[in-house]
Amino acid sequence: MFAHSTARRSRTARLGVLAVGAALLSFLAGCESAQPHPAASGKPLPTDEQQASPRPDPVTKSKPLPTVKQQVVGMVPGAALVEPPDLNTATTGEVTAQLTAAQTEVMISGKKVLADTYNGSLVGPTLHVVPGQRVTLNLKNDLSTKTNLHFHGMHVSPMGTADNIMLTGQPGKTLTYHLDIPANHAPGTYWYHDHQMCPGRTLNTRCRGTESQIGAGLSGTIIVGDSRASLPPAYRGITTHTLALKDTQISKTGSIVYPDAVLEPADPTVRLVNGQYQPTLTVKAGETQMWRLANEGYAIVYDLQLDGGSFTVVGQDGIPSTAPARATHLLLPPGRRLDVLVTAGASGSTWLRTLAHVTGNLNDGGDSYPNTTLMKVNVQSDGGSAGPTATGRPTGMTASPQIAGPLPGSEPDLSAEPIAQSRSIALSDDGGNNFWINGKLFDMKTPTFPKPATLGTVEEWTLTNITSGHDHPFHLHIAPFQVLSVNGVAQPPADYMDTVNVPHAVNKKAGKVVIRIRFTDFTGQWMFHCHITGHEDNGMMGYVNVIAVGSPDADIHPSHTA
Ligand SMILES: [Cu+2]
Repeated sequence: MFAHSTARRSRTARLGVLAVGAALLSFLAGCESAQPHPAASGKPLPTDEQQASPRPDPVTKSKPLPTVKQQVVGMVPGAALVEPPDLNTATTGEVTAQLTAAQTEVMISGKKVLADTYNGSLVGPTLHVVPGQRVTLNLKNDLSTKTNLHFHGMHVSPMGTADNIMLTGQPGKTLTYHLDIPANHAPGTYWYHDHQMCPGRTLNTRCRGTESQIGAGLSGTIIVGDSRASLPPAYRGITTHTLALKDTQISKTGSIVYPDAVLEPADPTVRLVNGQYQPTLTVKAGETQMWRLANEGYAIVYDLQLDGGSFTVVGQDGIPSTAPARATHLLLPPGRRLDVLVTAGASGSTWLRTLAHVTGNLNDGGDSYPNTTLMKVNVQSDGGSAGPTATGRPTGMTASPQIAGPLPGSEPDLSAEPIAQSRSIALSDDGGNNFWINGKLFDMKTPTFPKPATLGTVEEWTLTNITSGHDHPFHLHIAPFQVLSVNGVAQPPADYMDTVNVPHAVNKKAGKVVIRIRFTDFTGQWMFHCHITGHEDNGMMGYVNVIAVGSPDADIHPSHTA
């Protein structure tokens, strides 16, 4: 369900071992000033009866989705895994690439589906970039709606024609981006997606901006450098696979484009890997591979398990691990990427799956996702063939390697750094279509904090989830942050990410995450928001202005339209 309210059981296990851890209705005319949420102003929360009754989305109500079984009719599982297409940008020096966003019929494992795509592919083509490189990206908008791009996790400027989500590409136009990738940019897995916002959204309406575009297919992978270079020599030549996790909700008319297809995370969903339904990956017995896992969906959480095996996390949200950890399952909220090592044992076959996951009290607006197989893994010995053992026990994968840290390129521990400023970010919602940060709906003309952040300083931010029965994955643009604690539990040293799950409130006690951020290199508007895109579209977004030492705040200049 989109709507959420309070209390639910806690279920968050990041990395398994390190506990805790969603266009046409949209662009509505008219503006309403942000209205503070009572909880954030210190007043008592309204009762359910007192709350403004959320206006249900008439489209959602009138178009129930087919079941998963019905949605997959026409798909043929089991085909060999195919890597996403590639933009072929992995060269040094300047490179120019083209992305064309358009409504396209795609084939999902043999079934024709209407989607919004980049270059005609449900999983956008992979952009390989090299630290130190200047990348020019022409985004041609052949959609009937506005679109733009965000380079999620990338440490590049939020201004000008770089990672400036204030840019807007009008239908029929081309928007040109220039990304100057810093020479010391962390190597790893990132992603790009539409970041079209909902200007002028009014209270109690439901906007679908980024939600409807990512939901229809507009996302793809970015790989910076080669994270294998951070590994011990024995692992630097291992086979890699990009596994882009995308979920589709296919309408009766064979469409994943809103409003043909509705977007409700708990509705029947077909989970895809690289745009394929239950593909098969064949690996050699004894082989260790690096998998670049990326949740490129609009809202849904993955809790990955590799039956019979484990994952060694060597990079998180693009940052090489300080302490690589072996995990039996991996929680990937929307936006999260993990570079992991996996190891095949004796010949056999097994599954990569997402475990059942509950995001909140089901009587209180929470979502429940079923246990679902994603990709079959066949392990073959030389001359041998894969197959189940006589015991029927899953074979194939075995324990992944132990890797000593810190890996080169990991980030420093900020826990002892002097703090220039502390800030609080309270995430709240009304159980309907309204989502607030510090009691305010997103307003692109007003920063969340009057006081800017200064380059070169470290700040401590306390993120709280004060009213919701739903976890909110909090994402900061431009730089990763270090997570110090989750619900009071200290996290491993130098635990960096750019998207952190802020646990739901329990018995009116807020979920709480403390992070530290070092502001480096780039002035401008550093955006932050919940990465459940329906929450982001409907108010749970803000920004802080980042300035150079001694600069006036007037340094910051916003939008531009192609
Ligand atoms: Cu949220």
